[in-house]
Amino acid sequence: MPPLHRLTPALRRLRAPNTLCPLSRPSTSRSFHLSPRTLDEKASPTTSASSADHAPQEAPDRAQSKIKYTSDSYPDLKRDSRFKKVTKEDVEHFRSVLGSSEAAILDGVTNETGEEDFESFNSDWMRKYRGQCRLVLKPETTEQVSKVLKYCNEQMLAVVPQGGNSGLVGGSVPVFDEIIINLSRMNQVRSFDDVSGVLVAESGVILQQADEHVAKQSHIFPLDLGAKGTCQIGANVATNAGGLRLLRYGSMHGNILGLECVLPDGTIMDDLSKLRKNNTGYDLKQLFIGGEGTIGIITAISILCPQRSNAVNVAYFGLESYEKVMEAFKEAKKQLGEILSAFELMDAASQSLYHKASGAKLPLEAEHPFYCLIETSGSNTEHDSEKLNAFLEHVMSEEIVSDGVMAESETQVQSLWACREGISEAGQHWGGVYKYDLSIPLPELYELVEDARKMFEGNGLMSAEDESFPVVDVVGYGHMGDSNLHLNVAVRRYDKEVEKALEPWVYEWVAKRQGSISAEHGLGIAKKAYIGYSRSETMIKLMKQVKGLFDPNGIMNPYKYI
Ligand code: FAD
Ligand code: 2HG
Ligand code: ZN
Repeated sequence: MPPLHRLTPALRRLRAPNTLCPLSRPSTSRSFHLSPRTLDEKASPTTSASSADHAPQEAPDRAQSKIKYTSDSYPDLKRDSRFKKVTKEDVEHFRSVLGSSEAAILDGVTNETGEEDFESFNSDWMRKYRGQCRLVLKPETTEQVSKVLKYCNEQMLAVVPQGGNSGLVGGSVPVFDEIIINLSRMNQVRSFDDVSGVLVAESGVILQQADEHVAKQSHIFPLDLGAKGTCQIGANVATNAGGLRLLRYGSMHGNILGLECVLPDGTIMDDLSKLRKNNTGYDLKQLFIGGEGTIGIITAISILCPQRSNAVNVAYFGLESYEKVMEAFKEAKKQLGEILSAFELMDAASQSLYHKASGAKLPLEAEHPFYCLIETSGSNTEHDSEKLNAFLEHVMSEEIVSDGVMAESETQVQSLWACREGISEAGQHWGGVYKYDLSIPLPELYELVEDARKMFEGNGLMSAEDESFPVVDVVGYGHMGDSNLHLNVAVRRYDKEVEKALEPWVYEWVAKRQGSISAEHGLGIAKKAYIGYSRSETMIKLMKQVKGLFDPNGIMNPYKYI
């Protein structure tokens, strides 16, 4: 990789107009595919854009270690006896609906199909949750989804909708023997209108492919996240995924114009509107956004895609304190205004962890307590450069940032983004990771990381070197622009003592500050018991009534959410 453009010397040049090298990135995609099966590979796709300056630290051989069944990790959770166990007759019925090909049905009920064939469907990306499903159904049409769900509802067969299985709260895998309804074969783009920017596509379209599709006509999918090569757009809606562009383009609740969903009784709710405005009654689609597959299956979405910016710049800064990060954010909003498209925070520990796990060289030579990544996206290169120059000059001359680099090529853009996007995967390099995804008012956001680190320093559970300690390190990073912190506790193994130290401590800490215990990853099974820290009893009661209304038999994604 060519050396990154150093900000300090460049700044001198930046004082003259047009010396900043803006990037032209009309249809860029930082593309990578992830799957649980790649976890044990040392050079993950996440980090491939970076230049390695040393071999990554040895990862434990996790391929050998079996993931614990969720039913063993949660012994208090009992299989709901109202649910029927799948029979030979049920499988025959599903074959009559979906056909008999292996692409449509993975059958371990009437076939000898081994447990290992179900492993990637039964276990989650973090290798933390593992179900015991013996039947995976992969419908290809909305009508098939409807027939399957209607039958399951009548027969009291519990189901789990599944997309790319990149979810981080255990929502996408069964707890017991629930049938998996995997949406990957519903992967057609139905239409794209380059005047309105409205994309209508089926749920199983991979996020990256959706983005590439609209990029061909100079538009951008309004969501971007590290798992874009794996996750599916229907599931993105079902989790109300936030990601890296929310600061600029807003949430799914605003961008989704319509949904096609199948209710548990097989009813097709066709609300695939392309209208931006429609004030005719309750906006029912909103319930499916972030519903995590508990009230129905989303089969298609209609989403508003903005014009793609042709001038994109990415800068990476080192800063000496969290206060300086907040100042930089304030200045970025003030001076970059409408061209600011991302403001991401990384602490020193997160960058060091990423460096150790991936072997990638970090952009700045010296270590800084904090880093932030800023992206601008605009339509006028000259105008953007002018704004960015003024901003860079200000933050450097006022000593708000200590050092920084700016990407001058697409490779460098990817390399800088990898330092941020690669943290999530690096967190579990040593064996496992406890992940917390929190909304916290900005002034207090980083205090949680400091307090968590202090706690582990005091309770004798953490050591960077000594393998007998469960915790390797505590790191903080996240979407600063959305007040969304990701607290990751990297561990050598999942450990009850560590769990007891963290929960409910983290949730109490957040509740005291009126934050949210789940900013963007959802509740799944991981956060179900803790919803009360962020929602009142009245709200939870209403949610349960909604669930009961749509899914009176409770067959949709049971044991999770509320
Ligand atoms: P799955 O994991 O398969 O399913 C997620 C949930 O949705 C489950 O409850 C499932 O039952 C339900 N579901 C799936 N499909 C449907 C459907 N068609 N209808 C109804 N319910 C359905 N998340 C963020 O919000 N922001 C990030 O920045 C982010 N970055 C990530 C980075 C990495 C490296 C990884 C591994 C994950 C990241 N995630 C992030 C989490 C995850 O990618 C998102 O939650 C994503 O939306 C899940 O998509 P999926 O296709 O993998 O869904
Ligand atoms: C991100 O922003 C994702 O990188 C994942 O939301 C965060 O792994 C995590 O904790
Ligand atoms: Zn995130």
